[in-house]
Amino acid sequence: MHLDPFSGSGRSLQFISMSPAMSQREDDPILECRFQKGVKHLCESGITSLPSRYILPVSERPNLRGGGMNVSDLNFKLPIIDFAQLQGPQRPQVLNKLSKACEEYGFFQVTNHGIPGDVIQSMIDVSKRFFDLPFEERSKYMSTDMRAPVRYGTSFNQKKDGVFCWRDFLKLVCHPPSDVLPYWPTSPADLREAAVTYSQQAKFLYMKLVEAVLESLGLLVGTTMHADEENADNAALKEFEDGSQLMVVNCYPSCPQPDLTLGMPPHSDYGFLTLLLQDEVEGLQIQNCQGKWLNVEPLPNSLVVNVGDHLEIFSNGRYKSVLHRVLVNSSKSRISVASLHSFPFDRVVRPSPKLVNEANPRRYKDTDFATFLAYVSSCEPKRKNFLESRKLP
Ligand SMILES: O=C(O)CCC(=O)C(=O)O
Repeated sequence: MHLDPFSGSGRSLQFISMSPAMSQREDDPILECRFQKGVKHLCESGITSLPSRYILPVSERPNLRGGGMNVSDLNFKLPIIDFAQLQGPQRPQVLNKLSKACEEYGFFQVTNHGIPGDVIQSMIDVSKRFFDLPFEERSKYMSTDMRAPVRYGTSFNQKKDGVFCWRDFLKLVCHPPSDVLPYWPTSPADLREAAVTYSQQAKFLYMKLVEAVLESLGLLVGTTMHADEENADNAALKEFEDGSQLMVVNCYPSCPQPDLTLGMPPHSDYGFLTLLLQDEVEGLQIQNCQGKWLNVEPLPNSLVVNVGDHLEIFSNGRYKSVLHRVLVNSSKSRISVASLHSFPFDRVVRPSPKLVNEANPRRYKDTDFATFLAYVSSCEPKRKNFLESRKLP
């Protein structure tokens, strides 16, 4: 069975806050037990103010009313990559745009991605219905075992977080399907079918995006190549095809005091690329190079794609794995489905040798999943993220 490199503790958190709320956990086991059951459960109990366990220190709050470095920029639009154009005669121009987006923002939106609307709708619908199930049903999948093919939980890392964030999640390991599918939830009855169909479509799109990314980095030769180059390219792509895939279904219920907490704290993603499907409710923010938080407006029928730590390392720092976080709101609940893809678990990740030279020396150490786990388990509050720890001086 594969390990879950993307578990709550498995993303590179910018920092993990400890707060006075910790004492509440130690002092009040009944309250703590309620918090461990998740925010959906808490909402259903009818709370009207935010328990202190969820209240962030002032400097880490989202500052929804604006001011300072935290203000969101309402005019910001993520670069759009038209996937249909990427497959046609305009490919070179679209590859340029893709390259710029990965260098400047680490994020882009994909339109005309080819995943049928009913597949997307079923995935969102079944996700909502999963979180609407009675807690007893959802809790069957609660686990702190990072090897589990299915994990239901709350916050980011509910065993470690000092302040909890306002989200519940369902994590589904997707690869290899024959090993993991028998463990996926049986309720709602159509969950497996909807999730497996969506995950396969997401994987197909991911592979096409990987080809585009490699080509934009000058690592794939394109269509008119010699047989030996073609073989090398096929071998490179095969490794991605055999790579890991994890789907994280996030549920952010409406929150009585959204200005005091976050749905997800600032983090970067551990893998190569993440494909994010979201409903019509906004909440995602990305941090620009000046430290400013920018709102990502959901664009109908599109997917948000972001560069993960592995791609930043692989590209020797050319493409950026950027911090992002999620805001919650007082009137609407929100669902998102992140499909995280990377290399096979046992693969060492390093800058591509073709991207390292005298003018552009190697900028990252080799890394692997074991190093990542060791980092995560020794993570101190306010330590920098995992990616920072892999940078060469
Ligand atoms: O819900 C979102 O918009 C983002 C989710 C996310 O950042 C993640 O799953 O890593």
